[in-house]
Amino acid sequence: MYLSKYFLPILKENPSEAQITSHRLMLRSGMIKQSSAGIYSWLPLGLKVLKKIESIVIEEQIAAGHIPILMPTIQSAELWRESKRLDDYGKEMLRFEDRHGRLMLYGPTNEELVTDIFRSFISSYKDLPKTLFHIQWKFRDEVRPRFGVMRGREFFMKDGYSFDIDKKSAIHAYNRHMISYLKTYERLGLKAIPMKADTGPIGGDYSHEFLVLASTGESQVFYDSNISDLSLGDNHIEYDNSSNLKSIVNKFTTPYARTDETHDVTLFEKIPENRRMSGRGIEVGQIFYFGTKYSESMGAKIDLPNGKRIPVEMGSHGIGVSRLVGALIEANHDQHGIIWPKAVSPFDAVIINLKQNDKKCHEISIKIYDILKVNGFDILYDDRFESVGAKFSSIDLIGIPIQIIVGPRGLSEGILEIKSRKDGIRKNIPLSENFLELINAIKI
Ligand code: 5CA
Repeated sequence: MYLSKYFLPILKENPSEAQITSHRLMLRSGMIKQSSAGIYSWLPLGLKVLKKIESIVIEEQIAAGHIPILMPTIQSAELWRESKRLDDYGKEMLRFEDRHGRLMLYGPTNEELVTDIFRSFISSYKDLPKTLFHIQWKFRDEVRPRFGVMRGREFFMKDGYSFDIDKKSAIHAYNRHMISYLKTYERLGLKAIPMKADTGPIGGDYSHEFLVLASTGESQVFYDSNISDLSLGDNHIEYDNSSNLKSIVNKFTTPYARTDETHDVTLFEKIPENRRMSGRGIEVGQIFYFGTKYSESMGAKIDLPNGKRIPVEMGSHGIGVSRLVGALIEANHDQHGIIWPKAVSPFDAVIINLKQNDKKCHEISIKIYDILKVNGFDILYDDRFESVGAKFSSIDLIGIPIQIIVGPRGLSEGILEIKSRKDGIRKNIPLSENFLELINAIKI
């Protein structure tokens, strides 16, 4: 993409409404525009990051054996009457009438809708286990939408729903979700800690939240420092192996880790003092096991081999996809702007032409652009007629991990410079016909 042809509405001034770094940087780098309180348009750069996160979430869910579907944003209130949650959900639920006077709502979550899908098609133990998931916009009329996409009213969420024959199998589904979530966060370059959680309006009695440590997080967290050393790494996960999954889950859930909602001072003080940590965290996901809460009230039953009919065991499992964009920025920035982890960066690299009206600089930049494109890289070419300072400050702001700097001095010496956005380290790359060294440097 040539920057002169792109749509990247960078703001020079700090927007006054932004209280935290990620919100400020998302507005300044032209990723989003607020349309009304807690509701945003996603501009090209923001949309690219959102879609990259979405793809990683989908890949890891499919790897865990979960099946993608897509449910609508608008739901009929009828199903919520059946589950008896229509009144419980209160003012957070946006309700309206259609032209026939039927009560409709913008879905804050999808337990009812998915239970209705399940009961319409599945009635035998032979079809279990099943986990259906989707990634769809949700609406919750939050009292205080704030911090940009972190606490929006409209937000993009992955929600998965597991259906199992009994509690043991439902806990296996829970464990699959916990591990696939940990894997997802690791791939995104984020450290998220599973913490024992309250269940709120979703219900049930067994739940974990996943928290990314950040000083601007909304939750107060308490944890054993031992948990910070745990990671899944590149190990292949056998999602069907329930005892294996259980032992991994045990490893991650044994060290003390709780938010203030479930914090237990007595238990916390049993940890050696030098390992007792507290701080703030951003909740980027939550998983719930709630048994037959919805299947019972909505009549989602299955036939067992012995002919008995029982309500199906369920759980629901969510990841805040749009919130993750903010969380990633909170975890990856410096005073100049965003520093995208490679996995979610909107472009693989950016070519900065230091002298746009120099014919040779432009020709070489285009050549590099074309070659990198052919090699499968997504490249931004800063071909604006701007000062070197203005180019560097806006390119640093948008956080592309690798900057390829093309300037007349370098070219006369037969070199290009590449700069790592993260540590500022510059490296000279010799100009060559096929740019192999450049290609290899970007691959790393
Ligand atoms: N049905 C369950 C699981 S699918 C559910 O709705 N869980 S939840 O309420 O915990 O939401 C899942 C995730 O969505 C949260 O962990 C959080 O990361 C994200 N989320 C929740 N509310 C908001 C919001 N107002 N703005 C942005 N993200 C949100």
